[in-house]
Amino acid sequence: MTESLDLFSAPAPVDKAQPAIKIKALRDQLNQWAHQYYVLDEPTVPDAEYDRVFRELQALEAAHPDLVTPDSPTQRVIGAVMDGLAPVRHTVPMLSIHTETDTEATGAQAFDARVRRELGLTDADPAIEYVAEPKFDGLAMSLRYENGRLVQAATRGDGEVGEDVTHNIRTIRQIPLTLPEGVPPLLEVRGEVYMRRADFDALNERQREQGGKTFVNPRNAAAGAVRQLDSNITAQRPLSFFAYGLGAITPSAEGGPVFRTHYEMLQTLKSWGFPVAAQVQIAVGATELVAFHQQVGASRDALPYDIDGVVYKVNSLQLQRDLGFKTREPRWAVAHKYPAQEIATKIEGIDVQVGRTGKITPVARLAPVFVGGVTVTNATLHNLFEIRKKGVRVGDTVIVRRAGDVIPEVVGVMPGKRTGYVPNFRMPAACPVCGSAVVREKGEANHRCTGGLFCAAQRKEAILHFAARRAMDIEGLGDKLVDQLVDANVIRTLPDLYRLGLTSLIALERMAEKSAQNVLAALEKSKQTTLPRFLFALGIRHVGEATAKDLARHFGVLDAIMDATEEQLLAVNDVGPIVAKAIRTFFEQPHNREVVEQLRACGVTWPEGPVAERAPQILAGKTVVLTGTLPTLSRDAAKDMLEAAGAKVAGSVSKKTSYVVAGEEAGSKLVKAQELGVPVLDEAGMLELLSGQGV
Ligand code: 9MJ
Repeated sequence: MTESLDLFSAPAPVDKAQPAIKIKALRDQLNQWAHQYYVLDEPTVPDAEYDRVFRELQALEAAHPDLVTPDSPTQRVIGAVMDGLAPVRHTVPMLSIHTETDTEATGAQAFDARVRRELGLTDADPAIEYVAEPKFDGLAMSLRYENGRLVQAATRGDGEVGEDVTHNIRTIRQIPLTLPEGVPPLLEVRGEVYMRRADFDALNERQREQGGKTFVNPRNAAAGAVRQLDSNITAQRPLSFFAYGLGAITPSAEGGPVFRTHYEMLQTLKSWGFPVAAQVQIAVGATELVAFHQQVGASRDALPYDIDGVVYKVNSLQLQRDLGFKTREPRWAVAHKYPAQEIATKIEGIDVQVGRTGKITPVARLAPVFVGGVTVTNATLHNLFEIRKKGVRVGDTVIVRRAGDVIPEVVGVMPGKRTGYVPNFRMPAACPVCGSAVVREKGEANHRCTGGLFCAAQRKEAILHFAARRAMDIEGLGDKLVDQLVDANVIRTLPDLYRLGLTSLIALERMAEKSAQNVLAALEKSKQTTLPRFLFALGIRHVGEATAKDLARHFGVLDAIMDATEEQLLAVNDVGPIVAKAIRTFFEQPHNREVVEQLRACGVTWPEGPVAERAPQILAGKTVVLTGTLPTLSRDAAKDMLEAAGAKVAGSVSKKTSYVVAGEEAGSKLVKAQELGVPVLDEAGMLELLSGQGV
């Protein structure tokens, strides 16, 4: 790599004698990065770094026009057509927008001043009306509709020729396949295909769990998804769309619509079913553009998708025509950037953190960098697999991404920066918080602390889970109180909850006597529970409510579950090897058995005995729907009772529903039951049914 590409030293002065060599080096570097980005879907440098080198090349070529060649990255818009996707020539070229790299207010002022100058306006003329839009960070798409039907979707490619990705775009639910009557017979809608951050995070989480390839950022994931040859893969990677422009359009048979303004066009697209971003607004003059830039910038983190700037467009389509184009860029629009969300920095060390569920996460300690609008000193490395896959070692220069309010993450290593031998990172064998063994289950990507409740890092989460409504249902024991109790060391294990007294509660800040009494009453009440609830409350990995019910039904008594072998556990409905092992491991820990014994000693109790004896399965095979508010039973209690008798409790009424149990303010489900002739019971009727005397 050439010297000037070193991020951490000042750019070397351009050697006048060797511009050709320098230009070649810059081009080679840019081409390599572009190949990694576009073809391999594996970016190795932050965009800002690519842009910086691109500008360096531009400046050098401007100084030496004789050295400009058509194959230079500056002369060609990247977006090579991939093998396997058919090329599509755009009837109207797809423009790119000139980007102001200036992130300050002056960007908007400079644009407004230029537009006014080019239109020959003076200070005496009124302010220009613009449309201000977020700049979505996805990939540009042209959607062609003929007679109201989507017939083709094409990527931008080099602006003249893109790729046919119709088969994939059809999987995007936000893109209408048919349009309402009366739309122009030929309509090309342009916009951005992108991936929402939550969808991106979920996708990467899934990939990590399955040991698959993770994506650097939502744009990269979206681009990869759109350019698949197999649309089944695209369909598994949720994409979204925003419309922001038009390509070719013919007026409808009735002659319309002929738009006067960009804003009017966007509103019409919206009325035809295309998503248009809510932030899009009219802004008059430079002042309002600056205000928009600041306002959207301030809410950038809270948006559910990445934006890398805002776009200003002259609103009047006549003025747009007057202004025209400069090569591929319209003179009537400009993109105004925000600070980069990806940046390069150095890893100074790797620590591990213990999460609330015991997951051990390696965290990179970074040389501080300003990214996504804040200074970042730590970034997650997710797990050991990710570290190995990315080849991250202490001292490496890495790309850090911080977008939205998600935790900053290391997304890749910049190659060629390591100077000497650095040992590979190793997971500690003991939890740094509690000293318990750290393990990784077979087939799992994450390491975990086995300390459970003994690990202070996991205590709060375990207590909140125990107290949850669907578990022990301890009303009033929420986030804040648990924080206080654990931080003050009043509660270390679950049984401590039942040893709480009025004095220790009142001693907590902002705890009045009345509230303390309520908490104690709720604790007392929770002691009468059911076996499924108790099992679920223990927080055994992989044991959710349904599994807890299955276990209780199968074994009847807790001691049988605690002593069951993996083989015996496997005989339970829906219990597979992973769940069986998790249950076995949980009850093998002496401290977990101790917790169970102490809870019982504190008075926690439930009806035991083989379920078949306690509640005959008189509703086996029946489906029941609950609706409205019952006079005495909570919905959960009614559900528990029905399920204990073998019924399946469903959420909606169909012909297959056996009974609907309706209370006060029962709504559409009751109506549906009556329409379908499904028997409707009140609470008393349900209890009668359960007692074996009913309907
Ligand atoms: C993006 N990327 O959000 C345009 N864009 O308009 C918006 N891109 C654009 N407009 C004309 N909001 C060409 C590209």
